[in-house]
Amino acid sequence: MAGPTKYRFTFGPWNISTGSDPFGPPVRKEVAFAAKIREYKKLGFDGVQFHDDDVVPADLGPIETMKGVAKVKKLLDGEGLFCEFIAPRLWEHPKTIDGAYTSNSAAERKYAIERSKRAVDIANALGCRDIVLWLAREGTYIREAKCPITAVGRIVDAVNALLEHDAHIRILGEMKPNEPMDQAYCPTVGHFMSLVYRTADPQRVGVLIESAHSILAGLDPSDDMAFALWHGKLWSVHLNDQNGLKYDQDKTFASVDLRRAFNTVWVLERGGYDGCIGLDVKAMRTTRQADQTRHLANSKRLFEHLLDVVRRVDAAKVETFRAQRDYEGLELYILETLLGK
Ligand SMILES: [Mn+2]
Repeated sequence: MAGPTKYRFTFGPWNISTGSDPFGPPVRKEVAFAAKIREYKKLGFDGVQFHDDDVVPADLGPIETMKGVAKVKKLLDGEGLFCEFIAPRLWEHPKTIDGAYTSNSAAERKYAIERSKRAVDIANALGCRDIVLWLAREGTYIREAKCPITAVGRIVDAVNALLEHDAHIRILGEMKPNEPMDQAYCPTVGHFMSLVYRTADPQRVGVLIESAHSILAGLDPSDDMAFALWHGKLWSVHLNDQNGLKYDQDKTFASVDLRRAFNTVWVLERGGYDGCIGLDVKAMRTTRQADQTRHLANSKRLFEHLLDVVRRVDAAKVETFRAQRDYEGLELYILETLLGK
């Protein structure tokens, strides 16, 4: 199995940022939404990933919401872009400070589900069928705060509510072990996968895997992706890089560990992955305004370079090394191929 000869590249408007972090204010000017959208094609990208409130502010009424969505659809069509997915942003609103689907408050759980259904409606209006759920605050700040058993069921109930709201949409879980919470109820791809098969329509539930999230869980992103590919459930990726088990850094793809990135591309290409290549990367705080999209262009370029390397690897040679259990030889062969030797 090989991947498509041409991959489709996507990112989200949040990937062109002001450079603020928890320790310092913005260092670059905010770029207008329409101006961000005009950057995509220039950078060689094909589609846009959105939070629901990237498209229209949260909590607008249904008529205002659809009016706003129509404007964005026109903008995308004008640029020849598609919308890859909508992700309800359930971690910023005052009603989601103690979790969304797993909040102890019934009213807040209801808000989270209603808002997610609205995200489905936005997706439909943009001609997109994928909903990404990053379960950001579905966990605890202290272990005793919530019932962890009840919480798992509430996550499945929320997914079911969305599947029932629309017969065609697909739900993609994006797992992360921690941050903003100390501990997430569904910390890894494997955890979410075990819930997929307990939902009302497992055919329509899969995953988006972010490299940094797997690394933060102490796992190898390419193995996580392989696991989901075996299940036929790797429907999107957020490629980036991450230096150790620290905060979520969203570094340029392949910038920390070239070999790990090589393995990621290898698995996607050899596993016949046909979803989009989403690059969820952040510019450095030191980056000047004029260079604020370079991390995106660079990540795409590094993916493409690694794709060339992957395609240069002689599969027969790899099989021979494996058959002879000559892993010293295989390692040298891979490293020299990576070094262009
Ligand atoms: Mn991240």
